[in-house]
Amino acid sequence: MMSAHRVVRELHALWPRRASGLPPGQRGLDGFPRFADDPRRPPPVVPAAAMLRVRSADGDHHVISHGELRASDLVESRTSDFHCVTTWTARGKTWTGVPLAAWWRARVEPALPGTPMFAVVCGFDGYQAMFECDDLFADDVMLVWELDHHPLDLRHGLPLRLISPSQYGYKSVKHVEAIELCSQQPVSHLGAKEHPRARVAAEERHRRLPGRLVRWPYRILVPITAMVAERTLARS
Ligand SMILES: Nc1nc2c(c(=O)[nH]1)N[C@H]1C(S)=C(S)[C@@H](COP(=O)(O)O)O[C@H]1N2
Ligand SMILES: [Mo]
Repeated sequence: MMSAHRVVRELHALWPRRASGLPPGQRGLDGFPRFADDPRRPPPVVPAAAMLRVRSADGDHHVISHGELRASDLVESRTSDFHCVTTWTARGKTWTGVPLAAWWRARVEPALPGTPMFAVVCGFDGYQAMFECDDLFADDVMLVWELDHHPLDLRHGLPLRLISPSQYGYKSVKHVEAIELCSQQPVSHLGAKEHPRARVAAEERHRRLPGRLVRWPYRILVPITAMVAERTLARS
């Protein structure tokens, strides 16, 4: 058992603090905690031979090996801030992988032609986020396997993760298993909590409620959510 004193210290360290230069409603957090909409959901058991599955709106499947992804001549590293909808921001994270749109045009589009409007990105843990394709294929979205020049671990999305810096963190799906294109807007796995676009600059935190209104209800849950998410990982 941890002493009450240590728990309080740990929670205190996870409290988002005012900082300059952040988007509306965001605060700074030291470090980069494991986080989730449901912090009790354990990380997935990822098969050793995991592949990336891509599905067209007509149901055509393609699988792409991670080896092939890594061998792409589009591989690069980029640094961005990570903005969770609950108002914490982790600054200056460097991600290594491929820019999704450029890679998709070169590798996937020839096999799956057409211009779908929507997509769902699925994780091995059952987590899903939905996208308008304009957002998913924006220039700053990457499919990554390294964070700060180390291979992704179970905490931050092994083996493959989406990073969409202009959208709230719930769109940056960890443990990516599949990208599925859809001709109609998919039903959200997260319900009203998921804004279809979730653009940080427009404070699109929630599908129905104004962003400003949910800042505080979300913020007070940050320390406990991060603490529980870390513990779930330690126990897995
Ligand atoms: N597969 C998966 N991806 C996920 C989540 C999740 O629970 N499972 N949580 C999302 C949420 S709400 C946030 S804020 C970020 C947290 O990323 P981190 O754990 O690397 O800090 O991952 C997002 N992607
Ligand atoms: Mo989040």
